[in-house]
Amino acid sequence: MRRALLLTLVALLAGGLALLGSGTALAHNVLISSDPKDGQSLEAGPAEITLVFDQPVQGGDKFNTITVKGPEDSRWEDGGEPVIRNNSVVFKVRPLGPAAEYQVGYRILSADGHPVSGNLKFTTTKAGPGTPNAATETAESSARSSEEDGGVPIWVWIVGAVVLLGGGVFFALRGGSGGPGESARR
Ligand SMILES: [Cu+2]
Repeated sequence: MRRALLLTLVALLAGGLALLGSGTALAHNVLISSDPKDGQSLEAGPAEITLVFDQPVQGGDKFNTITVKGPEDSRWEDGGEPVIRNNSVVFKVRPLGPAAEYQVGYRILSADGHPVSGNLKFTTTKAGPGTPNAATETAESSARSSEEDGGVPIWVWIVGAVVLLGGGVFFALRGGSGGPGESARR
């Protein structure tokens, strides 16, 4: 009887976890197409990059961002806010420069409120007249400094304090019965 109850509980727990897992997977926006397509070869650089998802994209200041990286980490995104039309989001791109492979990295706000990120790439076959944007030199350093500013979440400090406190109590207790060094040597 007890065993049956335990098995039922385990089954319920497993079912709940499975539901939780599939629920979050279903809720996230999934990229279903893009223009340019991933891996596409173009003669001239695209004026904009369109990403189409299976669900609406949420708007908001800096919620939806993109980076377009060319040779030697040059940056070509326009930097302005994208235009959102239901399930699609359109980012403007500067006129491109050298004929090369360009890496697109995006981060959009899912319909369920979670950020979704991904990347794609395209290649241009003819050089354009454009010049990279100002983020080209500072992008790496600014990304690094923002990580340093808010990089360590508060729970890390709390866990650290608890571990230190626990360690202190442990050694205080051991110290009372002869100390860790002495007992180890005997
Ligand atoms: Cu989600």
